[in-house]
Amino acid sequence: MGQTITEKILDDHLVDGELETGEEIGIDVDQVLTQDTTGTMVWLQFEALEMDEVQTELAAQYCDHQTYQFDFKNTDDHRFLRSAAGTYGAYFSRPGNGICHQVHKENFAAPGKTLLGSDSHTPTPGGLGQLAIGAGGLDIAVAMGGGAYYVEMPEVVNVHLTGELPEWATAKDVILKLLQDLTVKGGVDKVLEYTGPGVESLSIPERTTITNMGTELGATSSIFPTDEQTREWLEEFDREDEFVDLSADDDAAYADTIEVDLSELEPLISKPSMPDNVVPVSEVAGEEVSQVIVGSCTNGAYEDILPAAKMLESENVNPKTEMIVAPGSKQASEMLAREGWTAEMMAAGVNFSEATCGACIGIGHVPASDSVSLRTFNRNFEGRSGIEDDSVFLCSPEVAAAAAITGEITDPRELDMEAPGFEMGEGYSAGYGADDPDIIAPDQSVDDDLIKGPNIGDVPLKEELGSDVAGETLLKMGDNITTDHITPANAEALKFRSNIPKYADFTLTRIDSSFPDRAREAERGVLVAGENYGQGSSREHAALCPMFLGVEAVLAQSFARIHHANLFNFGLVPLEIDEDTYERIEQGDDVEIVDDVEAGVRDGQEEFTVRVNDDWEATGTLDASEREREILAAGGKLSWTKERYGGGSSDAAPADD
Ligand code: MIC
Ligand code: SF4
Repeated sequence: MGQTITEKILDDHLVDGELETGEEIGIDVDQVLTQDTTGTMVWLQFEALEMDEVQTELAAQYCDHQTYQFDFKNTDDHRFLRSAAGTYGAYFSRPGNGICHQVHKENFAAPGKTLLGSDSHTPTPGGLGQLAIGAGGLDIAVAMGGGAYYVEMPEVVNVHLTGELPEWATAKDVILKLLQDLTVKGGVDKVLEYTGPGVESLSIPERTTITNMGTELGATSSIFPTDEQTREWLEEFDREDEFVDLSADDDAAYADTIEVDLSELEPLISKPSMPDNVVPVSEVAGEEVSQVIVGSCTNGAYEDILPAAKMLESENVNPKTEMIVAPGSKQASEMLAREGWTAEMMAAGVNFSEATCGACIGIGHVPASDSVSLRTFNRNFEGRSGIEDDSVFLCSPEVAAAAAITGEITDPRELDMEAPGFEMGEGYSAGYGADDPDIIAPDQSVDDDLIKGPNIGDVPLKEELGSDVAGETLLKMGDNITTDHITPANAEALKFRSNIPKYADFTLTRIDSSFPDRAREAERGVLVAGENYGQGSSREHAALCPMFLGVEAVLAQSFARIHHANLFNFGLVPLEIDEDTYERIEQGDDVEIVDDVEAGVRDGQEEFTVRVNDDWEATGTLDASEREREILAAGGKLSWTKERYGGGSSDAAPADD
């Protein structure tokens, strides 16, 4: 039986388990990436594991989410990250150099290799044939120490592309179409593998828009085969020797096949406030737009911004609307400037942001109250833009530029202009290290010790699990609760990512502002949620902060993949409950897991009896591998790793055998 691309790469990297869907496998990690808001914890954990040096082929630390440094705490974080990268042997991409996914793609992403990143959009270089997976920070720290990464063997789904995109339809519409059909839960525990004759019509930046936003489907990863386009793209960056021929075998078996005829696509838009709330642009045309932003890790390449720039060549930004371009990397900004497009767009009324995540998480360019913002980003979760009750739509750069011109949502096919089409850029400045002042290679490091400012704390540890797990239901939540709800990433909160006692004060406040105080007062408790709890970001803080406040278990109808792993990593018991139990249980109810929890977890028990108010009982199911059970019983992965391997030197690296 032949293999899919995913199976080929996993097979090459397999160190534990078998490639059987649903089974836990351990894989070798070639590259890791981390960014500023998850990276501080990663390096503090690396330090706590007493590692000497990064063991992966390559590690890269980016400073991209909070680059405005409006508070010394952010600047201290960046200085700490530079010092950690230098001390332990990682590349350091300086603040302002761009968003991790874009800069990694340009400089390091390599077909056939594995990449693990502490950011949920790590799968972006899947467009280049790299198998890239997002994970919690502690998994990154362990991988950097040489440990395998453990994940459930995903189902591999074939997304079979035929035809070619018609005028005005874009790569963004491919992924919006999939979101419309599959929803934000549709890709959980799956890798989407793109095949078929339509692939060759898509350039690398178009492919990476699709793989980037596969995360919104909940997918473990998304990947394209490699071809001439991949080779040429790598050549542009002087990295042609990294090309590897990758395609699925003719007789590869897929779990499922989804047919997408590119020629049938039209401009689509995701309405507030979930990425899968997708409709044709024509359906919402006419709605007044106050703000338009083109950029981010989804559509921030030079080639993504170019169509918008061309559309503004003979047009101006409408007086009712503000348009901002936020390039994904400094490289993209530099190319737009060199080619004269920055000046053209400025003359048309566009404002420029530095290459940063910024507005995507409500840091800068917060929309006006009661107004519509159109963004080429990947997430429009309520309140993420920095204001509650926001109205953020997600679309392609073409649809965004059309709105900037007319001041209202506009199907670009209605404009009296030619479609700008898609054009590859030329003349990228290739190479990192010596040639690129914005990426400091390990051998150019200016630091050999960690520099910690006063806001950089320790990593809290949890005690071993114990037999008794119980507490008040501190909060009952609905479906699709995001990590932005659990631990927000806005300007006010983000500066405390390396200071857990402070950051914990923001826990779940977007749902109930009294939560942190109530949790502290109760000292112990549980959370209850509906389907897909913890979707969105990889931030481990969404497990760490509730743990810090005394939450012992989360009872949900289902969990998002990365968050589920993060709950184990921080010693919280994730139990699945059925709909009846969910409906019956109320906030304030006393919950007790009747069984000896530690013994049950260690002994492989799957069903636990949950007793509510000493009155009625239900069943909670623990879906966990043997390794996850050990981690949970030890009180989390940090304690487990230390207990097991002792730390102290990189030779004692936690290769989870
Ligand atoms: C996001 O898009 O939500 C983030 C901010 O990039 C997060 C990472 C974080 O919370 O720091 C992600 O996607 O993992
Ligand atoms: Fe940054 Fe937004 Fe991309 Fe997350 S989704 S990495 S915040 S640009």
